[in-house]
Parts: sequence; structure tokens; C-alpha cells
Amino acid sequence: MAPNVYLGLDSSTQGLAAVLIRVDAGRAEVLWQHDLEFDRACPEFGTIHGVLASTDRHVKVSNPRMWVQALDQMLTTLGQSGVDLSSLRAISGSAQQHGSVYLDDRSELSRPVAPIWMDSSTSEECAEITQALGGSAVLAQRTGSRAFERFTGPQIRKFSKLEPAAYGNTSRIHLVSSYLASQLIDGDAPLEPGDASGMNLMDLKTRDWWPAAVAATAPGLASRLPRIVPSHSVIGTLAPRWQARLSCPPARVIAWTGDNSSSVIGTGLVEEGRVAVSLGTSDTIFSLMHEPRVDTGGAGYVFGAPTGDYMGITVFKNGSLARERVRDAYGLDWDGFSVALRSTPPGNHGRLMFPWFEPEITPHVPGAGVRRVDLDPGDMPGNVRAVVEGQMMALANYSQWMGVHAQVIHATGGAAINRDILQVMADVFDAEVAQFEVGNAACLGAALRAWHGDALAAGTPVSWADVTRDLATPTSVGRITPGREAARVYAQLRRRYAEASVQFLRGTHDDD
Ligand code: XUL
Repeated sequence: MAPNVYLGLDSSTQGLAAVLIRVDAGRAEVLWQHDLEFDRACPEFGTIHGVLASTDRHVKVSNPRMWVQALDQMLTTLGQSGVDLSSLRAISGSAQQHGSVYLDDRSELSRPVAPIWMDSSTSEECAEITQALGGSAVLAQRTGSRAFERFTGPQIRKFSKLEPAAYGNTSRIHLVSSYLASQLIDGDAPLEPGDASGMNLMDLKTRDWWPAAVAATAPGLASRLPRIVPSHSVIGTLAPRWQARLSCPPARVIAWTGDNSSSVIGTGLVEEGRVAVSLGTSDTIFSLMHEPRVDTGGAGYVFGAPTGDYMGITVFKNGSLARERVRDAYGLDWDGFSVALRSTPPGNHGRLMFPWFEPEITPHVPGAGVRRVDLDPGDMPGNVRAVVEGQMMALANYSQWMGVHAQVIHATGGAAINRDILQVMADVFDAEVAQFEVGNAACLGAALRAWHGDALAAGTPVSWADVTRDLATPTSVGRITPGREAARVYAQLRRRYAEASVQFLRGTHDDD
């Protein structure tokens, strides 16, 4: 059989990535990869880290036209790369979750901006939806999540209340994933359960809209929502204009999903008991579940997974941008950041940081503000270690509900190339940490899902184990092992960190 080529795309908060893979006799290899950053590639939109400026720090929006322009640029770059695309069989993609795009009946934007996952301006709407549906526990049992401010349902409700005319003029509401998939097929793409479960609108068990939630969210919403199809669905073929651009055949387009569910595939979490940590704009920790186990504590939640299973996940907003804020505050580069980490001991002599530069999702911190304990802001190495330890201890503490004690953590995301950061992860979790050959698991997951969906559609299905074997299995060389003494230090410090966190949230702990 001739080799097949598959394209994966990932539209994240800060940029667009592409990875092209070649599959020959069941073996997969990377052919081509490319990344672009929105701020630099599309400067006319004036975003900072992919987000438009706002006077309200709870409001975080972006421009859907910028995402489309970046897609256009990416496919032009691929078309001009010299790579032979004559055997391109399928394309899939992933995108930042929860963000919503509003279109009128001519598929023009009925709202010029799209609220994104960093937005935390819908507390009122979350409370209204929760009350209408009988409380947080009911909502979590049914949709996998309590109401979260960034989730699409509360965002839609806010828009319908504040801009009823523009909402009335809206005939389709897409997620970022289905909006970009629509561009590829020049049509109206459906959603799939992985991304649709980030809306507080989908019934996790039926994988279809939950009518009560739809009714409680906004008037006339049902007709504005896309269909939900299984994750592996072929949703159309690549539109002729793109075929011309890439000099490729009419490749299948497989439903796009959210970046975290795509990362489940890109980090090889195709069996229960494996855990991945993604260190990106958001830091996330997730694992595959055959049955949905909802977090009664409300920190984490459950999405659909592309395999047809479920995934448990906990998300932190202060991820890479918090690390960068600390790095920049002391005029460091990443090497300098690593030197500072290595020059300080595990446990940091008890100096703690709660890096809530932005309102935090986990734990729920509505008012931004970094909190420190026994830590002088002028202490450069102390602050560098404290931000990383704080993030890792929060990841470990708030993922307890998943009940997974993995011996190896699959690390991905931009910061997962930094072995000094990963050493802290290994010590805090008391587990080995493994890296991947392809750093962007969401994007790789998209390419692998394209392969899986194409093979299924062609009547020659491949198992997830085979799809993930070559590229989404963590490398066995260079694993980072926990230090025995360091792990002991963190077992204690994690308790202290949890207690101080609760005190800060109750307002009973003073800032230093
Ligand atoms: C997931 C979430 C983030 C975004 C980042 O719930 O809010 O991880 O998907 O792109």
C-alpha cells in the first residue's frame, strides 16, 4: 500500500501549529512541522498573546478573523514548502476550548469578537444556569462539569442578555474548533463530544444536547447550535480552493476537537491509568476514564474523549504566562530560569508562591493577585522556584479526585522541553516524567485522529494502540526520575500549600 499523508492543525490561544505525518505500512513518522504566533503573524489584529486588550481583566476576547487568516497563512506556507501532498488523505484539527464564534445567516460574524477560555466575566450567568437546573451537583452529573465562567453556555447567556439584537441576528454559534473546520470544508461543520462537553450544554451520557440546559441558557438556542457527531466522523472534504493551494486531492476532513481531548491521543492516553500534564498557556492534568467519574469537589470535570471514552481534567489559567511573568520580572531567559531552579533546593526553604497573576480557575480565585508566604519579591531564585513548585503542587493537589496514581507522567506543552521544570514535577508527584519526540500533543493528536478517522472511513480501521505507537509513546530515554528525599519534602509541603491556599481563599491569610 502506498504511504498516506495526514495533516493535523492546532489553533491555540497564542498561535497556530501544523504537523504533517506519513504513514507507511502502519508506521508513522513526522514529515513537516510549522508554528506561527498570532501576535507576530497577524499584527494588524493587535492581540497580545493572542488576546485583545480589554479594560475589564475578567473579559478575554479574540478575533475570529485572525484565526482564519492564520489558517490561510499556514496552508500557504505548507503549499509552498515543497512537500509532496499528492497522497494527503485526511486533515483534522484541535483548538482552544470553550471559545465561541457567532455567525449570521450569511455566515458573516454577528459578533466581531469571540470570548475565549480565559474569560471569567460570567459569574452571574453561571449562578442563573446552576439555579435553573437544580444546582451544581445536577449540572456536573449531567454535563460532566459544574458551571464554569469560561464555558460556552454561560458565555452565550451573557451575550444574549447584553446584546439581544446581535444575539437575535445570530443563526449559528460555533466553537473555535468547528468554526475552523467549517473553513476547511467551506460549509457548516458539526461539533463532536470532546469539545461540546466544554459548554455546560451537552448530556455526557447521550452525547447530544441536554434540552433543559439549552432552554436554561438562552432563548431560541437549540436552532443556533451545530449538530454533535461522533469524534471520528468525516465531516466533508477539503474545499477546492484549499486543494488548489496545496496541490492535493480532496482529502477527508475529520471532525475537529478541543486541544485537551486531542492531547489525549497525542500523549498516548489510550488506556486508563495513564496521566498527562500539559504545560502550555493553560496548565492541565488529564487522564482517560472508561466511565465518567465526576469531581464532587468541583475543581475538575469530565469531557468526552476522542476514543469514545471520557477524560478527567483539571485546568489552571496561570500556566506559561505566569512562568514568563516571573522570568521577565528578573530579566532572565529560560537558561537563567533553569540556573535559578538548580541553585535552589526542593522545598525552597518553605518559601511559597500562589501565582494568581490572572483570576484563577483552580482554585476559583476571582480577584487576581500573587500571594507569597515567607518569600521576598526581590529574591530572584526563590521566586523562580516558588512559581514552579506552586504550579506543580497545585496540579498534584487538585488532581487527587481522578484517583489515578501513575508511575509515569506524560509531559507535553511548550515548557515540557525544560528538564529542570520537569524535575520539580517528578519530585512533587513522586513519579517518573517522560517527554515526547513531538512536543505539541494537541497538534500531533489531530494528525493521528485524521489517520484513525480516514482508516475507519476507508473500511480498514486501525486501533488506537497502533495509531499512537510510533509518535505518541513517550520516549524511554532520558526519563526524569524523582529524588527520594525531594519527594519526601514535597509530601509535607503539599499539605502546607493546600492549607495556605484555603486560608488565602477565605481571606484569613495575610499577604507577606
Ligand atoms: C480547558 C481550558 C484550556 C483551553 C486552552 O478547559 O480551558 O485548557 O482549552 O486552550
